[in-house]
Amino acid sequence: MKINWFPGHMHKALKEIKEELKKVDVVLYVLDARIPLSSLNPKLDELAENKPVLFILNKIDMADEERVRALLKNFKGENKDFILFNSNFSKNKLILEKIKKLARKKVEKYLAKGVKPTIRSMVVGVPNSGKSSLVNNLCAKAKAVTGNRAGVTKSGQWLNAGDGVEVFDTPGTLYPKIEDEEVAKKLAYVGSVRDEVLEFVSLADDLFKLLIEKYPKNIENRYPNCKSVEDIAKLRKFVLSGGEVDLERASYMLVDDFRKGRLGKMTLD
Ligand SMILES: Nc1nc2c(ncn2[C@@H]2O[C@H](COP(=O)(O)OP(=O)(O)O)[C@@H](O)[C@H]2O)c(=O)[nH]1
Ligand SMILES: [Mg+2]
Repeated sequence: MKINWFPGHMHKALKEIKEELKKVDVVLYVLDARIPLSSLNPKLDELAENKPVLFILNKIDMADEERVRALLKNFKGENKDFILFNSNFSKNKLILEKIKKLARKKVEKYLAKGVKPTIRSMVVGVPNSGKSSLVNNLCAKAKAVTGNRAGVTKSGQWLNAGDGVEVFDTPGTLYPKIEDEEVAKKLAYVGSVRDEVLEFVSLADDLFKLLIEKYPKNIENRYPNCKSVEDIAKLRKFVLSGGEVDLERASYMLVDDFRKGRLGKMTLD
C-alpha cells in the first residue's frame, strides 16, 4: 500500500523545533516502543546539535521488551541514554535521574560556583507517541514556572518537573523518514498517521502478513486457524447483506486490536 502522507507544514515545524531546542539542555525523544526505529527521525543529530538525548521508549506496556532492548543496544553512551516507559503509569523519578546524569556537565559547573542548576528539557516525537502524556507525567503537579495568572493557559512556558528539572510545555512533532514505505506503514499500524489517508483493507493485509511472520503465536491465540484477514472475517462471522465476507470490518478490527494491545506485546522495529 502506498501511503500518501506528507504533512505540508513539516519543514516549518522542523525549523521551529530546531529553534526551541536551542534553549534546552537535554532532549527527551519519545519513541513508540512497538516501532522504535521507525518512529525515529534520522536527522536528529543535526537537530539536537550534539545535545544529550534521552530516548523514552514509551508504551512499553504494549511492546516486546526483549526486542526493544536488542534494538536499542547502541542507544547508550556519553551523550545518550534510553529508558523503557509507560507514560500512564511509570514514575517520573526514573526519568529525572537520567536527565540529571545526561546534564552532568552543566550540573557540575553550576555546583562548583555554588549555584543550584536548572536543567531544561523538551519532549519531541511522532504524533500519538505519547508526548503530551509524558509532559503530564513529568509535571503532574506542574505550575508554570514563569509568572502566569491562574486559569490562563499560554503555551511556550517551562513547567517544573521537580528535582531542578524543567520541561517545555509544548512538545515538538518530529516526523521520521516517511518516504520509506515500510516506515510509513509501521507508523500507520500504531496510529501515528491520520486514518483518513489510509486504505484499511490493504493496510490490514500487510499488518497480518507481518504479524504472522514475527509473532505467529499472538495471532493464533486471538484468531485461531486464521491465515488471512479474510479468515478472520469468517471466524468472526462478519458477512455483508449479500452473503459476502465483510473484509473491511475485519480489517478495521485487526488494526484496532493491534493498536490497543489486544494481540499481546509486540515490537515491529
Ligand atoms: N498503553 C499506553 N498508552 C499510552 C502511553 N502513553 C500514551 N498513551 C496513549 O496514547 C495516546 C496518545 O497519547 P498523547 O500523549 O496524546 O500523544 P501525542 O500525540 O504524542 O501527544 C493516548 O490515548 C494516550 O493515553 C503508554 O505509555 N502506554
Ligand atoms: Mg499531544
